[in-house]
Amino acid sequence: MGNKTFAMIKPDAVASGKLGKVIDATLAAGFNIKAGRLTLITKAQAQEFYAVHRERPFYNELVDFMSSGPTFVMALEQENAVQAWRDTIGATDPTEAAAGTIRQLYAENKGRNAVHGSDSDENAEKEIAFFFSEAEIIASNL
Ligand code: IDP
Ligand code: MG
Repeated sequence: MGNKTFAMIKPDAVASGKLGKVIDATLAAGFNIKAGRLTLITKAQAQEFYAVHRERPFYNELVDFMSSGPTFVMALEQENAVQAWRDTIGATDPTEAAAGTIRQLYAENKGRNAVHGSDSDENAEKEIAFFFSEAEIIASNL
């Protein structure tokens, strides 16, 4: 299992002042932040990042939402990082997310759901590279 994943604190959570709380929860869950940046994702970037969902009915809404305000993007490190982060954020729909997960605590709904997490080691690597150059990523502690 890989030791890196890609995470985003989405525009809903940033706009409602949850950035600090989500970063606290990230550190409390044992992740090392290896890179991080506040960025305004363009519509074109959102379309490309979520291209795998382009046939889904929520695609346009997702692209508009993700380009609606600042997002905090991060490369996170922990053993088995992809699964560990998915466990920390909870299910896509906050009404189905386990108690104490970031989405259960801070998400508004299934679309505006506070955070992103990669779904595989392969996608984690691609998603980190989508937002960060090698030089921006702090060397591994593991
Ligand atoms: P994930 O973020 O938990 O991996 P995905 O199924 O990969 O969930 O969907 C990507 C993102 O698309 C979700 O995080 C959410 O913001 C949005 N999304 C997923 N399903 C719906 C939906 O049914 N309605 C609106 N937005 C959705
Ligand atoms: Mg996904």
